[in-house]
Amino acid sequence: MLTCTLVGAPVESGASQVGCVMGPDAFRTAGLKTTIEDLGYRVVDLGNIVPRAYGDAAHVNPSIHHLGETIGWASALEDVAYRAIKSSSLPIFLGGDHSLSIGTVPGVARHAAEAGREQFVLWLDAHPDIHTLKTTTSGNLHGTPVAYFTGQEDFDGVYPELRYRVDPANICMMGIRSVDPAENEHLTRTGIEVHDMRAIDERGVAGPLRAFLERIKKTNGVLHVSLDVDFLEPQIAPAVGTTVPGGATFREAHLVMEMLCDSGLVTSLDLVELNPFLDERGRTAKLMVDLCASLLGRKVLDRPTRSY
Ligand code: EXY
Ligand code: MN
Ligand code: MN
Ligand code: MN
Repeated sequence: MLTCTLVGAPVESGASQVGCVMGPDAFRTAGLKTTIEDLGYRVVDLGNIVPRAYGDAAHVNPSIHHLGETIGWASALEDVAYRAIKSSSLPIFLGGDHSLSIGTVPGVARHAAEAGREQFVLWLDAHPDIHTLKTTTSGNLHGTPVAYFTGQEDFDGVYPELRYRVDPANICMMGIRSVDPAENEHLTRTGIEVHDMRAIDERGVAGPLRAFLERIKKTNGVLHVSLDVDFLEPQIAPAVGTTVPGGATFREAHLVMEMLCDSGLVTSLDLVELNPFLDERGRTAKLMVDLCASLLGRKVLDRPTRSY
């Protein structure tokens, strides 16, 4: 029996709007565990982790918010993510804001490297989250994980030492529709594959996603999916502090998850930026749980899965 491990990471120090601290328990309240068990998985819930001890790091860069605390969470998470993926078929990291990927992605990338496999990342988000400590204008560290785990400059001596980098060529972003000028430069320089909402409007999600999955399959790679609530259209998913109109529809999001399920390539998952304080009767939390079910195999028809 496949095992899913739930890891709660109630970090909100990377965001400006408080409330993500309640995210992990909102996923639990929305029935994440039983939904996954009903699909035939064994589910181990590790509860909510605590951050590594941290000091005040305001002296590093006073315009960065909550640097010490956010790094305390990320360094704890890197170890937890590594151990979780070693012992589990599919660890699911429950945010908490997107700064948690500063820990989860290097943690799973370490496991991939030890297994001699390439780590790939699918970034489902309105934002590329590719600021460095020098280019962020908000000082909110949930806008920096991709720059960090792809080895961009400026993090040395501040973020944990990056021992397991993700090659930018192994990243695909979908849903992008809010990019700061410095992030545009970083995306151009790194050559990361980006399917913004304009591209999705024109060509849909299936073609680009199928090509990405086939690339992963060919290299016998493993795939980490990082799903930010703001990937979705705010009208169906309002409970997030950084909404951007014109996001993925209910069916586009489920199609992504269904294709990921069929591919069999997903080995770890972040569910981030859920802010229950901004939700309406838990409907955003329930939608995220629903999308998880599509990723883990809930089918409308009993049909053979397509392999990529
Ligand atoms: N790019 C903006 C900033 O750096 O503040 C907005 C970042 C939003 C980040 C959310 C997690 O996706
Ligand atoms: Mn704050
Ligand atoms: Mn994000
Ligand atoms: Mn976002």
